[in-house]
Amino acid sequence: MKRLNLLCCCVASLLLLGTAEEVEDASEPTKRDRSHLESTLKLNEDKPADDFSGVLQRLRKIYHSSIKPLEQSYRYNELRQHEITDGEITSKPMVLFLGPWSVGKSSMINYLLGLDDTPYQLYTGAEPTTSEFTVIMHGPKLKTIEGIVMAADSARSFSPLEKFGQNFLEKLIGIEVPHKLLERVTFVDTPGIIENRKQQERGYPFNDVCQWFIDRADLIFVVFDPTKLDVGLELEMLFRQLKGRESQIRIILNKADSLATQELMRVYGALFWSLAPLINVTEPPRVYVSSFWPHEYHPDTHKDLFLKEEISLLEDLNQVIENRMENKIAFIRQHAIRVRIHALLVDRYLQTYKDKMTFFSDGELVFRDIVEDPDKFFIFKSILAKTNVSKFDLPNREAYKDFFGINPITSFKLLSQQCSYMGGCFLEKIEKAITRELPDLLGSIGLGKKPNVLSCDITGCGENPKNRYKKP
Ligand SMILES: Nc1nc2c(ncn2[C@@H]2O[C@H](COP(=O)(O)OP(=O)(O)O)[C@@H](O)[C@H]2O)c(=O)[nH]1
Ligand SMILES: [Mg+2]
Repeated sequence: MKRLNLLCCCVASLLLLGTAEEVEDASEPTKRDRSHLESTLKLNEDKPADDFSGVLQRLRKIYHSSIKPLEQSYRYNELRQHEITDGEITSKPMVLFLGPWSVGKSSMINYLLGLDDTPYQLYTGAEPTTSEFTVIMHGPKLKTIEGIVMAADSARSFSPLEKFGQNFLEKLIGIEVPHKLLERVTFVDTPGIIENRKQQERGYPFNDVCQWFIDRADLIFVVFDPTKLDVGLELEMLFRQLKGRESQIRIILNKADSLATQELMRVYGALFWSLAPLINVTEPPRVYVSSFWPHEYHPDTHKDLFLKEEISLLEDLNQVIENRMENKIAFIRQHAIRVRIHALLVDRYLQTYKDKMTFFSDGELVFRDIVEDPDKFFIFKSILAKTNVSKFDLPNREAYKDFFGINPITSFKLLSQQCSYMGGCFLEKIEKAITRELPDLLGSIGLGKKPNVLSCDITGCGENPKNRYKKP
C-alpha cells in the first residue's frame, strides 16, 4: 500500500510538470553551467577544514586501549575479517558508486569533480568499461597508484584489502587528484554488475570486496539508468549485502533527461517495482532522478526538476562531510559492540565446555557436541538474556562452526581471567568505551550530548544508532 501511495505521488508530481515532447538527440551537446556545483559544495571557500586531530587521537586511543585487546584476545578478525587499522580511523568519508554496468557511474564522478576533458578523467563508454575498483583521493599532484602499493601502505585505509589476493590487487587502482572536494571525501568507482557473468570469472571474490567497501562507505550511490532496471542474481546479491546500511543508500535514476516525461514516469515506477522486494525497510530510500554528466540537459525536459534533484544530492554529500566525525565514532562504537558480543559468546562456549568436561571425557567430542547444537546448551539465549545485547547483532551460529574449526576452544581464556591489577578487565573496558567514552567523545565535538542515541541504558547496547544522517 505504501509503495502504491508513493508511486501515485511521483506519478502525480511528474504529471504536474507537464508533458514533454519526445527528446531529440542534440548533435553538438553544449557544456552545462557548473556554478551550482561550486556553490553547493562550497568549493571556492577558503575556510580551513575543521580540525579534528585531537578527537581522532582520542578515538585512536580508546580503540587501542579498550577495544583492540578484546578483539585480539578472542580473534575477532577470524570471525568477521575485520580489524580496524589506524588508517581507517583517520580516513576521510568514503562515497561508493555501485550499480549495473554503463549506467554512468564513472561519468558521474568525472562530472562531480569536473574531470572531463582533463588527463585524469575516468574512462567511460557504452560497453562494460570499468573493470577496476578505482579509488579517487586527494593528492598534491596527479598520480596513479597501483593497488599493490596502496595495500602495502599501512598509513592508508586500504591496506586490509591485501587479504583479497593478488588477482584483486591488480584490479585496484588509486588516483590522486589535487581537487578541493577530495580534501574532504574519497570516491570509489566500481566495476558494474554484469548479470550474465559468473563470480569466478572475475578471478577474485567480487562480493567480499564489495562488502568490504559497503561496510565502510559513508554514502552509497546505487546508480541505475532507464535501460537497466532488470533485477538479476548479482543485483539481488548486492542488495542483500547492503542490508543494515540502508541509511547510507541513495538510489540514482541517472540519464533521466534522455526520456520524455511519460516514459520517465513509467521507468520511475518500474524502478520502485523492481527494487521494493530487495529493500526491506519501512522508510523508502531516497531516490534522485537526474542526469549526472557535463552536457546540457536535453531541450524540452524537466531541467528545473533535474537541477533541483542534483542540488539535493550535493547537499546530501555535504551532510556526510559535516557529520564525518559523528559517523566515525558511531562506526567504531558499532565495531566495539560486535567485538563485545563475540567475546561474550566465546566465553560462554568456553564456560559450557569446562562445565561438561570430566576427567574421563574426550575434549574434542564434548566440544563438537556444543558447536553442533549450541541451542541445546542455551549459548545464544543466555547471552541475550543476561547482557544488553540486541538479537539483531548476534552473529550467525554457523559462523562459529568455522571459527572454532580453526581456533580450538582451549586456546581461549575466560573473560573473568582477562583482568590485570593495573589495567582492569578487558570486558569492563570495552563496556566503558561503549557506554561512556565514545558518547562523551561525541559530545566533545560540539554536536551536543546525545545520551539517548548512544547510551547503553536506553538502547540496550546492541542497537545501532538509527539513520545517522540528518535529513537534507
Ligand atoms: N544520456 C546520458 N548519457 C550518459 C549520462 N551519463 C553517462 N552517460 C553515457 O553512458 C555511458 C556509460 O557511462 P559510464 O560512466 O562509462 O558508465 P559506468 O559503466 O556505470 O561507469 C557513456 O557512453 C556515457 O557517455 C547521462 O546523464 N545522460
Ligand atoms: Mg565505469
